[in-house]
Amino acid sequence: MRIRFALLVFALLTVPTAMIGLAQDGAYLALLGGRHTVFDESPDAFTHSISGYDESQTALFEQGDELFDRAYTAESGLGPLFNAVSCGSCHQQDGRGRPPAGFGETQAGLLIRFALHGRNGNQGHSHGNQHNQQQGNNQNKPVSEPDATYGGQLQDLALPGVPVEGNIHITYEEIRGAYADGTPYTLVMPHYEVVNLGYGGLDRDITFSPRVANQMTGLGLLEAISESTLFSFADPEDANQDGISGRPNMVLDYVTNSLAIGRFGWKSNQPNLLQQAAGAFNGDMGITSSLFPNENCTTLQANCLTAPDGVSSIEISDEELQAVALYSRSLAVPSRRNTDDPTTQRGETLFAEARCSACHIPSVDMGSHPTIPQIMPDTIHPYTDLLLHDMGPGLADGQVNFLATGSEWRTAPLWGIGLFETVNHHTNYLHDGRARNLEEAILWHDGEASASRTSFLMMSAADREALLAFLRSL
Ligand code: HEC
Ligand code: HEC
Ligand SMILES: [Ca+2]
Ligand SMILES: [Ca+2]
Ligand SMILES: [Ca+2]
Repeated sequence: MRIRFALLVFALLTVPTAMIGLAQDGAYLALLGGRHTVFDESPDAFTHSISGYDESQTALFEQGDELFDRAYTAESGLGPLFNAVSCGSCHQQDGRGRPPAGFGETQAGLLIRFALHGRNGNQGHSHGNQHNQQQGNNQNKPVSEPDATYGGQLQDLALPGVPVEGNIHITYEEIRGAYADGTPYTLVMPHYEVVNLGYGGLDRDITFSPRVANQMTGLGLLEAISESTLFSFADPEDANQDGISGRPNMVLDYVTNSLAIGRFGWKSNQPNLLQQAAGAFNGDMGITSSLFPNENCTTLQANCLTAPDGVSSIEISDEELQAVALYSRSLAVPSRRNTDDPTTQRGETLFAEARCSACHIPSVDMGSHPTIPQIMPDTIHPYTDLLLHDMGPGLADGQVNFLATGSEWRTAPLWGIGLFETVNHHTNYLHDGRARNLEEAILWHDGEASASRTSFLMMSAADREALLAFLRSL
């Protein structure tokens, strides 16, 4: 926002080349966000608003931006239990979280969600747990089975006088393998433990779902893809017999109290960005709203319930929530880079040949956004189908989120993937950040993506590098 004019000038200089590329043969797909593409490859690349906002939208965007980065305190509703003091501490620069680098590091942007093994593990929002506040009057609601004491999420910070729930301890196990040409590789499998438990033992059947904070770019565009378009990507019975059987998640929309297609979160477990924001305020920061009016403490956490901030009252207004939702909908997508490079172009061909594009769909026709008129029908390049895919036992967390099984994940959008290193100073990928680089992210693919992984294993070193160069250009 702050450098909008500089950007405009830059855009004027840059657009023509990109447009010519598109106009010539449509092959380069440089304008990932269609007309909502920005031209910035600096650490601020993810922070820009889409263009064309009127004065009141701009004001709301700026308010949302401020609320997203605001460090909340007990006085402004933070806690008693929380994971971070601001949205921006996990989604730094509107980018990607990572696993804690060492024991005791908080606010790196990794959460652990709890659910009991074999019992439905999610009632609908990605952050925290609202099991004790939705009155359960609808028998069709998927019932969650959070931990009786700790709820649906580990909060590793608390206000003074309230015990923290515990700390995450991660150990890594090395897994060795080799490409078809003999080149060795090493992956690391994370193992999680929660130590320093503040409220007694966890349930014996507890499972952990560690997840890092996603990048915030282009989310309003993903929200504007019509349900019928998403259904058209689905092939639940694998009718075309290509081994890929994506299907949409159907999740609870707390506003309409009905099921809606899931789009956000690593298992497409959230229907829209308003609910995602309200869930984040509540679960991750202990901030209540009209949508989620109870604190995230369970009835077995007496200290939490009676702490000065533990009184149920609305801590963030509907107006502020709407501002954060608008902000989340408004972040533009950075343009691709190096699209003229022959290696990158070779990588793009390999991406299609290895059938990566069967899930990471390059071009999607977006519809109109329900609340943002500037987001209108356009072709975008998110490299996702937003569907659930079984990714095999190695990536499985064993937790059910509505229709998503313990080994199913949403196809991660790949736009912006080449910029995380610049924006967030790390190269951790996948839902729990276990992949230390893009190569490892591909090597973890299994299940429905095992044929793609095999194609990658069979590639020559030069082709593997070309595929990675293509990913870095996104
Ligand atoms: C403690 C870290 C943390 C904080 C604080 C946090 N988030 Fe998140 N955020 C996450 C994680 C982890 C996910 C993935 C959750 C999942 O898969 O269910 C996520 C997912 C999201 C998504 C979905 C993105 C996508 O691609 O699907 C949005 C939007 C979002 N958060 C917005 C917010 C907002 C707004 C706030 C502040 C009110 C916030 N987050 C605070 C960790 C955090
Ligand atoms: C069957 C569908 C499917 C196919 C085919 C597939 N992917 Fe994925 N991809 C996924 C899913 C689902 C995830 C998220 C998995 C997770 O985080 O546990 C993912 C994640 C990724 C990520 C990490 C994204 C991030 O934000 O951390 C990269 C990179 C990636 N895929 C590249 C590829 C490439 C390259 C190929 C082809 C060799 C490929 N994928 C084939 C479904 C697929
Ligand atoms: Ca509070
Ligand atoms: Ca908890
Ligand atoms: Ca299929």
